[in-house]
Amino acid sequence: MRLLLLLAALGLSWAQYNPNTKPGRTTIVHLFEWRWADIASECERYLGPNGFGGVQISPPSENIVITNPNRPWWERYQPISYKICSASGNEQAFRDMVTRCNNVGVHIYVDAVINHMCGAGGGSGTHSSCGSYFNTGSRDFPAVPYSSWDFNDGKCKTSNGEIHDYSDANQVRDCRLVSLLDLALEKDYVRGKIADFLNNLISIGVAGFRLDAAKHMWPGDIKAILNRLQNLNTKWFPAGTKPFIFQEVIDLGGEAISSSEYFGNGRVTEFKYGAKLGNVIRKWNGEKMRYLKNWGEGWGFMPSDRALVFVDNHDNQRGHGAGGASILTFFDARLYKMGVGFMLAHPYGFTRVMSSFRWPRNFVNGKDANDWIGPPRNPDGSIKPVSINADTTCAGDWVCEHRWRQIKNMVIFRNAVDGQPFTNWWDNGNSQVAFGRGNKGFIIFNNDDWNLDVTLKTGLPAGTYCDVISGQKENGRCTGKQISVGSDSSARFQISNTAEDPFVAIHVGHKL
Ligand code: QV4
Ligand code: CA
Repeated sequence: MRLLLLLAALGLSWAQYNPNTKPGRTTIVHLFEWRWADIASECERYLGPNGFGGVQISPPSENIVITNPNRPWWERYQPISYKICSASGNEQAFRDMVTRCNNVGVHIYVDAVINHMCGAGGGSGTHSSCGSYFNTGSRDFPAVPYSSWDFNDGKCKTSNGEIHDYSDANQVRDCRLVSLLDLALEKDYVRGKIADFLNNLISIGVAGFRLDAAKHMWPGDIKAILNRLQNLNTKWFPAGTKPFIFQEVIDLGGEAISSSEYFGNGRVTEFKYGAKLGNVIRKWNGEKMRYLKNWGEGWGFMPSDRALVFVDNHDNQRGHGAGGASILTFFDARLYKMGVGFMLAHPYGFTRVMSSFRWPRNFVNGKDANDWIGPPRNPDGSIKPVSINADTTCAGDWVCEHRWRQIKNMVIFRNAVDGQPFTNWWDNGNSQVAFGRGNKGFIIFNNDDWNLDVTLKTGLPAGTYCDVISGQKENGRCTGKQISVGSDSSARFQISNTAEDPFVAIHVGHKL
């Protein structure tokens, strides 16, 4: 009884840290700017069968349409209403996606833009993705409806209403981020409109939310909104399940606002992860892979069970939000695969894989002048469907990192080693490193400028394993390298420093 009371008291904290993925599914993928119809197909034909736990989708809410530059990807971060109506599809397509993905065990995580509406200079008219009227001058968004009462114009203390100084927590929360009209989240009415929006998505069957720009919202205001949310749809989730919450807070240290302020609401994005990992894999600033031995909290990251981790995201892969030169992306494919491979093998955090579209970079004075370019589009502005080549890659400018064999197979690796401890670390004192996950999996990297040839204890049962980086197990044989583990669990690894993929990963799921 006393224990129950204690649990009930602890339960007062609303937070939902469990990602609500199906048992044995441990990673989500961000299908950036994909259409709902394509995501539905991808769940059925690829994500379900390959063990992905879910999809982070681009914002589904109605947004402003920007034609100069021509429909930048970022127009979707400027809401006009909470109608489910965007270039990715309408509400009917959205419902169909959620149903079909849930039915194959792949859950949907919505990017929720609730800190603000569109930019102050958005004008007035019906240039929105569903044709809803709005007027930024009078702060009028009748399709919600919001009016001038519902914004923070009076509360912000800076001269022009914009955020200038990130060392002042008040202005970061109460002023406008790049002119985006800042909602008065302390108002009961505003909280109610946002809760209605999120509850509609929950009733359709989504599993959780990325809270965009969480740093720009007071943690207490977020909590008040979360307190109004209903439990997940029992058609697909156990009764009493709360939506998974992960909050976008960029905390690289040195600012007024820190990630830990948000732990009471759910998980938080750990931006140090990709920035530091990029430095290590690129071997900048004297970094070596051997320093990864205490990766995680040992590097000053937040607690593992609070962290949402990723190598790159839709912002920092193009120099937005905490973008830095060290961030690894598909443009550096060889290093990127190592980085994602390391992330998916390592137990720290809940992992998200990025899936991008390609654009022509154009660096002018160190900044990409094409950082605004949106997804592949038809002449009328609609997003092009994702079509799949015979070799399983994606056609056109859809990069589909999640379909790269090395990355897809490491998602499966992570599922296979779920819950296993970090074991059998080895390094050569430089950038050749290896580690195991209990008796289920083992991975080894050669990021030095010379060959690797070493015999190591893997922790795995004796037998022949297929390397899932150079190939995989198919029809009872290995299509790539084969690794034999002896009765003492040791195995010999040879990796050339010039190999396209200088790493090897084996796990019990791909044993002959
Ligand atoms: C511009 C000027 C402003 C000026 C304004 C005048 O920069 O100084 O006041 O015009 O009208 C776009 C443009 C931006 C423009 C703004 C308003 O890029 O130049 O302001 O629109 O018209 C994405 C993009 C932004 C984009 C925004 C809205 O990254 O470039 O702004 O969408 O369309 C911080 C935050 C963090 C944030 C990160 C990018 O702490 O929360 O910056 N990350 C999230 C999302 C991100 C999104 C937003 C937040 C906003 O991941 O994709 O920004 O929803 O670190
Ligand atoms: Ca705000």
